[in-house]
Amino acid sequence: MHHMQQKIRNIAIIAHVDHGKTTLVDKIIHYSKLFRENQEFEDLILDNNELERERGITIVSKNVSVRYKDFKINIIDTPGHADFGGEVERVLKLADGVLLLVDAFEGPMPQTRFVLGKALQLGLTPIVVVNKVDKPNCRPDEVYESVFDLMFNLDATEEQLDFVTMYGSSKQGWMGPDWKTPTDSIEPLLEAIIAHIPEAVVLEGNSQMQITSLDYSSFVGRIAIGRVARGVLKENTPVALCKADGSIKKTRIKELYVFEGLGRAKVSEVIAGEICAVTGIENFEIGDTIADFENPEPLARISIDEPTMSMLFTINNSPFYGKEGKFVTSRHVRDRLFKETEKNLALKIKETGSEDKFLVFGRGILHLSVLIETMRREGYELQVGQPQVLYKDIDGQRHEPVELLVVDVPEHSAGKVIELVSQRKGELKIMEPKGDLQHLEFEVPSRGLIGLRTNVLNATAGEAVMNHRFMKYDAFKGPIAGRINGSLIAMETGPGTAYAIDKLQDRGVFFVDPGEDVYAGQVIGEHNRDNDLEVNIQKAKKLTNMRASGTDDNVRIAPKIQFSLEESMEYIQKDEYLEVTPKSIRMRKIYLDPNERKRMENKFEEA
Ligand SMILES: Nc1nc2c(ncn2[C@@H]2O[C@H](COP(=O)(O)OP(=O)(O)OP(=O)(O)O)[C@@H](O)[C@H]2O)c(=O)[nH]1
Ligand SMILES: [Mg+2]
Repeated sequence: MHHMQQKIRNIAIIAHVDHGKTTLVDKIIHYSKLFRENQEFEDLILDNNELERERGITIVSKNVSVRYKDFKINIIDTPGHADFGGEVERVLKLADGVLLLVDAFEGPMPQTRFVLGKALQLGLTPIVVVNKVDKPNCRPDEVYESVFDLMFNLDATEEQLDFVTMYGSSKQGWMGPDWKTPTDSIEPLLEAIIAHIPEAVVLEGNSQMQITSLDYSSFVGRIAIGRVARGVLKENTPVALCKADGSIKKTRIKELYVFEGLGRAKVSEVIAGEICAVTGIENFEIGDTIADFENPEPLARISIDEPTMSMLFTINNSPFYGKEGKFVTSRHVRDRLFKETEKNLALKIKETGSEDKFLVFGRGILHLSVLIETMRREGYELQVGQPQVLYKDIDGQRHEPVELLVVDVPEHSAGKVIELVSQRKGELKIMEPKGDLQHLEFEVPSRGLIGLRTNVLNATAGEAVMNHRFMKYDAFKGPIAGRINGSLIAMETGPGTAYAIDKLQDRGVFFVDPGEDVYAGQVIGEHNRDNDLEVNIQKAKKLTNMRASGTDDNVRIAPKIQFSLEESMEYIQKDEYLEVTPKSIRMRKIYLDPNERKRMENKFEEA
């Protein structure tokens, strides 16, 4: 049987965070629409979930497809943040080539190295895009050199080292062979894709498709997404589902879709080489193979990144529980967490001895904070404990995760950064000029990175650019001093007064404003000494002096310090929880009662 199929190119766009992947994909879609329909479209937004848009980062990879001349180009936009590296590794299996974007000033960064390494190992053909050449301080020629060196060091094959390089500006919508001569479109890049990325091969034989991601629809339920590796998939036909444990289940394809522009088009069959979405498959997991009903043959399973960090998740039992959220019981929290593991592969949940406490394992602070933020937006209330890195026992010795930390900083601040990182057992490995900045590379225990960003930004007046990525497990490097300051703890429940807060300004800085409701045991500020201090912020001014109004006190009060969710996660100590509701993020002592707190003190001492 012969199948007609148009010529397909499958490419993934990979890069370090913020180097411009999504902007480029938006421009490609925009261009192909103009090209086909000759009309203007408004800006497309691929980062389409609320959190992605607010933060300006990609969290989940996305499939889109464009037509160019006689070709169909399937494009997979991937997240650049290291916490989502496992996702990138998985979707690379859909592609025959990659566009490796590199910022024309920053050059290769930790995540560039990681994603490029994975792509090269899989034998994919790279095209290098030196992006952001519109930046005034860019250095595209040097960046090209460092990409070449990186490829070489990552053991690229002769063919891979022969990569094509395009220069341009995703933002301005152009690409070309020479950065000094801007073109007027991204067409040169599309031409390069057609010419250099291998055509998707149409393998004949018993059908096989590995499920690499999934989607939900309220109408049809779970949708399996993957690339047909061999043979043909047809709608309304029985197939076999090959599971992780080696078992084979009989199931059925209902409908088939291929990617078309930003959407999907229903088709009756899909031939090898094409990427598609399948409905009707029951009880699948990512990594399963949809195979021929009579002769099922599974594809090799996808390896999944191991978690590097854990956090305790528990129900909200603060005095303010249930005021703002809809879902507050242990049942709610439990079901939601387990549901998340269906599509969030790097996430693991472990039950504990207690029915309202769960250990959640993830790839880093951002990975876990995205889950927490998503839950609070859905109406959940919960509390989380201090993030813990995961130790490993290797040959009877305690090992800990170590990361590559890269800091680019103005020369005059370099010393401060080195000092801060050294205090956290970081070792300086490379120090070299980069434009008018100093480029520093360290190896530092993951533990030492928790809370470091805020310190580095404070010490450098916000000028440092910091990036890190998991590297290896190494022998435990000894204790690292934690936060130097103790907490200011509320003694009473009720709204704080400007009068009381004003009187306490010399004790530390506050996380709450006058009038804000707090409860006894809540962490309401940072003490300027190393011990915790209980304070009463509800005291009212004696009413004898009627002339002084509350506003005078207000004026003298420093504005409260407001932490983001991630900053709070990195700030709390072992004996503290973060209380998260749809409207509030509060820090608190696990034991709210001062006597109980005293009694339980030993429990939290360094193991
Ligand atoms: N000057 C300049 N800025 C650009 C260019 N391309 C993208 N940017 C900007 O860089 C920032 C990040 O762009 P994105 O396209 O979201 O980057 P990304 O690689 O998709 O980021 P992640 O998905 O989070 O890894 C945005 O503010 C863009 O406007 C460019 O060519 N020139
Ligand atoms: Mg993006």
